[in-house]
Amino acid sequence: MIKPDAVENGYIGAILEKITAAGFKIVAMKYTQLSQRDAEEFYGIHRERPFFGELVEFMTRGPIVAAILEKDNAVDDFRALIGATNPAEAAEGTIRKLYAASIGENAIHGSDSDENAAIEGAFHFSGREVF
Ligand code: FUP
Repeated sequence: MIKPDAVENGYIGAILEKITAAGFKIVAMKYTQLSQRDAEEFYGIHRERPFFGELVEFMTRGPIVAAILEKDNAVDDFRALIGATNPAEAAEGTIRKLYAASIGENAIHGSDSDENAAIEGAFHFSGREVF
């Protein structure tokens, strides 16, 4: 997901350019907005964390771009491309270093395992929307 902060700041095009230049194939994509219920479900693993309320509020405050990406070693390579969760700790040239302001508003989400990528892909897309 390209998160609401990056959409608001006009970074959709630049971020998609970095993703495709890094060799990822876009197999599904949509411009959409998460409801409160959507965000609570998507980030359910963080429900007990102190930042959960702020995270849900942030993720629902405006539209996002959701996508499914395909590549060999996609999960690890995408996490390398986006950088550390906290942009202050993200490597130079990573998407979060370039386009994110804080750990709470960090521009982009990437799945952390193949299993979660499948769950998160199915959260956003029906089978007919995946190419
Ligand atoms: P990541 O896998 O890099 O997206 O990071 P996490 O799954 O650990 O966290 C998911 C989201 O929770 C982050 F993108 C932002 C938010 N978060 C905070 O706001 N504060 C924290 O200390 C940790 C995470």
